[in-house]
Amino acid sequence: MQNMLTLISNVFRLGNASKNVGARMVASTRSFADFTPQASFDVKKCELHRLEAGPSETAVLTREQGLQYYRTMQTMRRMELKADQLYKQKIIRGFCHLYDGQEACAMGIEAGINPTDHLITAYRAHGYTFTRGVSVREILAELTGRRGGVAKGKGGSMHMYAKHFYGGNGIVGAQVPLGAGVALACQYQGNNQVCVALYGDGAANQGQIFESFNMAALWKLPCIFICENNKFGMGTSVERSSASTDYFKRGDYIPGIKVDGMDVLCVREAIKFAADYCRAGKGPIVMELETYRYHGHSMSDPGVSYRSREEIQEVRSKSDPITMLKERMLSNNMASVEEIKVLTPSPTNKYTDRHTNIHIDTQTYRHRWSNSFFPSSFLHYLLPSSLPLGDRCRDQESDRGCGPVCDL
Ligand SMILES: Cc1ncc(C[n+]2csc(CCOP(=O)(O)OP(=O)(O)O)c2C)c(N)n1
Ligand SMILES: [Mg+2]
Repeated sequence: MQNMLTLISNVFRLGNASKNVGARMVASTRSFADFTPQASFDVKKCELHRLEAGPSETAVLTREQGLQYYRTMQTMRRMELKADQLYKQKIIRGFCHLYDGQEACAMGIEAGINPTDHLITAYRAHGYTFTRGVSVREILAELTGRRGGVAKGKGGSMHMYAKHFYGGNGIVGAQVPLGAGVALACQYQGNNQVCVALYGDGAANQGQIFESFNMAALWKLPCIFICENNKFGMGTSVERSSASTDYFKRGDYIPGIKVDGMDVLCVREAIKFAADYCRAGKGPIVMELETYRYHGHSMSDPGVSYRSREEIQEVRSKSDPITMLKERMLSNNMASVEEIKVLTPSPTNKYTDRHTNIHIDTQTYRHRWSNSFFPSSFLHYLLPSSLPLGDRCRDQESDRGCGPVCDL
């Protein structure tokens, strides 16, 4: 009986977290009172450029936040591993750039800004699409070219959008001036919102980035320019492509911060600082997130010809963002091993499958593929009512769900 009450109370208390991104309730057999409700953690000091003081070096984490961040990052990771598998099975076609390894960047940014703030990124966009509120189901449906996808199956890996999320952009660097434009709109409307414009180290030497910096500084736009430095642009290392790899200093007259992009709490504190800076009307700020991608550039790149397997293994074992958060929570008694296990994917972990909504039957994809592949999906789009019912997505209500034909 006592156990039952404990379980129910945990479910109710954690249920409040479900309003947040990707959050759902988790039950533990331990009493809620047994856990440390919140703890402070030291995070790596950020390097600063043209700033007297920087982000906090201490981050407070509540148990609810920790579980939510852990679950969200695990979901992103698992979604990418599923996409990898579906690609190799030729069920996902075309471009596909995976984000595993970089999860702390997307999660930390989302945790430090408001849902009404704006975000635009490059083509490595699956993680941000998820943290901006799109379901795994809609993302995978998009990747597999289905009508149930977030862009009705027409955008694919690089072109997904949501409210306050402007993609998913395939032209390297081109999203940065667009982001500055969104920030200009925020300033014009006086809504106190900011825009986060992300780009990679491979884009950081482009002229249009500096033109955007100039205008943003001149007009004091509320824009956070973020360079996700994952050490490579395709197969070229940052040392080979950039005369200066201090990407946080590249704004010259714009203040900058260099942040540990593998630590979700460090990213969260830094983005909070940057957003406060912009909201105070001080103009733009540049951030460099030091991170690492585990996969190759895209699915056609095995990712081991320009770096060693040992290098990848070392990052995985020493600074994996998900493991780091897990260890923090466990060593501070903020979660139980069972809870973490429930949130950690495994082939037999049915609860996690339902929980993350990504238990995917590959056979279903294979079987249905012909129904949703161009040109038939093109006809679905143009002539939905002229096709036999069996070929159409039957979810008439939302146009988003896949319906029985594409039962993702
Ligand atoms: C204008 C333009 N030039 C070249 C390319 C080809 N290209 C695609 S990705 C890429 C590398 C970009 O690397 P980075 O910005 O570091 O992003 P990451 O892949 O590391 O996330 C290049 C050169 C392109 N898509 N657009
Ligand atoms: Mg890169």
